[in-house]
Amino acid sequence: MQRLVIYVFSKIDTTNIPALAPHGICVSDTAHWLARQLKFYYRAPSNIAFDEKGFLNAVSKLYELAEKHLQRFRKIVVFGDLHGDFAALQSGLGMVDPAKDAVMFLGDYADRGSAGVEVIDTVDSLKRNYSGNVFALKGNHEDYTASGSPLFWPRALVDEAREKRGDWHTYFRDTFKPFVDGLRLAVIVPGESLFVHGGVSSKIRNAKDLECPARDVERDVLWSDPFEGVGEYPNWERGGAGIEFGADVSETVCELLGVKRIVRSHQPQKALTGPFYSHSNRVVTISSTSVYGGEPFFLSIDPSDFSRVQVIKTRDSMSGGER
Ligand SMILES: [Mn+2]
Repeated sequence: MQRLVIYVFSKIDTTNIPALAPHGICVSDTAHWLARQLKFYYRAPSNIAFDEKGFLNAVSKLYELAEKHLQRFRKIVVFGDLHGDFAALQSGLGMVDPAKDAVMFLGDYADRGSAGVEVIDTVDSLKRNYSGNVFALKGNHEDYTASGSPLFWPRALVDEAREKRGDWHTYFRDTFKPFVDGLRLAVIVPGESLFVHGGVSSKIRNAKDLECPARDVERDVLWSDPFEGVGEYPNWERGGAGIEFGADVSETVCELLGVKRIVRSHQPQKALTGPFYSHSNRVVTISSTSVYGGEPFFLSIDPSDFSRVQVIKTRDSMSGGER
């Protein structure tokens, strides 16, 4: 028997959204429906994201880039972990035009490197100035409790923000939490690629699981790593957070979501000089940070042909004078 539940809110904000999630209701869908039915206009609090059409998009954590959206981009640029490497970000952005290119970030903006605050400010202002062209994903280093306690290690951003901005809790409340609330969990280009920070697991059965992710799905996407084998196991190298997923898991999830590959970051140490391929090239690991040594790079993908991918080292912009 089906049950119809009607929720009436005087306002939609982040405090009542969680009430809908257990019922499988995606607030972005609800807000779209309301907007269409009622010509509903709603003034947003600063920490709630609106999509290109101006509709509330606080809960849809999946950004779908369909083919018709891709046409307007000259190229799709994908940055991996930055981890406070502001120099790599700046020199990479020197080769990118966010007015013409899609610019994607796979998360882990701070910690390890010394300039997480600057990296976050830069990505945040790119998102504001070029919304619709800039897609910033959440990494496990954006995995915090609601009150601002990090769920990972090392936690360099806390000290860095104290040093540069005076007080962690004020920085968290006014700057970092609104930034994290606006991050997506995944970008999907149907027929081509799924972009995430860490990985996938067998808990992902369809796109809905990424649009309104349960906490255990979110944790798997943020924290998981591929291994060359079959099955999935708790990721003990990361204290049991997320899973290690085998080739059968990535194959099944790619089939269910209708994509050919998974582009992720999360292990920059495996991609020191270029992309690292797992699961018969189905899983691609990239890195845009020098904090583990190596040469930071980003991907530049031809939106009309995803097999045309350039690997561009950020250092090239320093010597090549492309700025
Ligand atoms: Mn990571």
